[in-house]
Amino acid sequence: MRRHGWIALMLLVATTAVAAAEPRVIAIAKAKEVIVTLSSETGQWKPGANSFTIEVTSPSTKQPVDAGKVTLSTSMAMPGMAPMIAGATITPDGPGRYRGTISFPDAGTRQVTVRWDGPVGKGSATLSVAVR
Ligand SMILES: [Cu+2]
Repeated sequence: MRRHGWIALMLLVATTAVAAAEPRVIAIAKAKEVIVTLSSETGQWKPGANSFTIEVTSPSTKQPVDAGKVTLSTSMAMPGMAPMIAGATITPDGPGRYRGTISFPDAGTRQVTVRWDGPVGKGSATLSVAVR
């Protein structure tokens, strides 16, 4: 617990991630009303600071949809201790498009929950992403 907290603090201080081109898909979640695509420059998340893009599109038209307020949170099960929780900072970046940053203190598979609340409706999707 103490080690994780300390590392997390260091990462927070060191978070100077600068977004560049972001073409590669990390994961896709399909919900009833939307498809949520996470992508980044590398196509994966690593321990430390990460920047990424969320795109929300319509399953039928494949076009961006206005998802309103979007949040992303992650959880990792840790044997013998409380789950490690990390949330992303999300900034709107055009219709159905959002930029995010998130920091992870260690590697491991995260359960990711994306929530939206806007013109497209209110809902959530979960996906699994390996941080490595
Ligand atoms: Cu952990």
